[in-house]
Amino acid sequence: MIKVKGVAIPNMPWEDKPANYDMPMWRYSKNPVIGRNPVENVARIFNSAVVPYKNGEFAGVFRAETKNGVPYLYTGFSKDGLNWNFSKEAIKIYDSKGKDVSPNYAYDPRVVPIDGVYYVIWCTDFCGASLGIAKTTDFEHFESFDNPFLPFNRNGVLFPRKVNGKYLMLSRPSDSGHTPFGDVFLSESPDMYYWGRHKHVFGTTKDWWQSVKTGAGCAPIETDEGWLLFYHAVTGTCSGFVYSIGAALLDLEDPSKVLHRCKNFILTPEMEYEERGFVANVVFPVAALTDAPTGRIALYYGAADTYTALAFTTVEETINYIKKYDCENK
Ligand code: BMA
Repeated sequence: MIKVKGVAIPNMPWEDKPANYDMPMWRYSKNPVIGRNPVENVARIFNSAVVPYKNGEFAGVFRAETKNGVPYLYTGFSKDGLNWNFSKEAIKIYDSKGKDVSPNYAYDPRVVPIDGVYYVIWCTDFCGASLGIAKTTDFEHFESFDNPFLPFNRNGVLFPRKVNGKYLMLSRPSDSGHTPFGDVFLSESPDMYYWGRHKHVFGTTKDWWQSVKTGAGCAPIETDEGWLLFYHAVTGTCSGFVYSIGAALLDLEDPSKVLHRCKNFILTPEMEYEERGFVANVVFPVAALTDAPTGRIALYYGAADTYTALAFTTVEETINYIKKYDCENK
């Protein structure tokens, strides 16, 4: 059995794989987990991050699209990872001197715990779409690390520990609009402020579902075979982009090296809540809870830029699948 390095989360959401299902990832039968108008003045919550928190409970940072159409980050707490109590207001972010540097808009947050501190990375306004990073220990006070990258950039995802003494982040340089291109890059930092030594990790392939752009999804999961990364990938159609979920295995010591990468999608829009909504045909992975002893994964994804949904897999199922359907273009 493939070993996972991480924490036990025995109470995380879980359902067994339906009988005779031929894909490695299956949806929660009661999806979506978060429906429309979930809290006052918020029309939609999607593309949102969930982590284990104190006393066996869960905390999250949510992309909350307010009723003037602008996305902000809200917090939420839950006993079961399914039913959430959301904050009533967007979170405020301060710099290290206490100045309010709350963003004009904020979306697609990832939350990664490293050594007891929760780091939030999101897409922020820095003369256009770029990355913001802040830290918190209580999900009430958030302190910013300024602007880690030059514009334009999105889909910043931290590794859950330092590798060779450095913090590592995946990101996807972009344009200021809806970006018709995109590869995943790796950057390192000694302190979360200064990022450099950039390396290319992977880009698009000739497989049509991942032929337009790609971007990191959930924080990489450490296994004894490598870092398991769920990512999103996009194809272009007559009616616009279609976002699917893929997976890759990256080298433990040098995660810019791709060991295996799926040729097939792991999950693609098929359900009404994925195919119909504010933006049709989007499944967008953002957070994965992994129970290290069993290798079970509960993956939170945005559906149609409208809902938050859940899907399940195991480390073993996904890694075996991507080895079986390994990408020719690695
Ligand atoms: C991307 C991001 C995501 C969004 C997706 C589909 O560019 O903005 O937040 O889910 O487009 O609209």
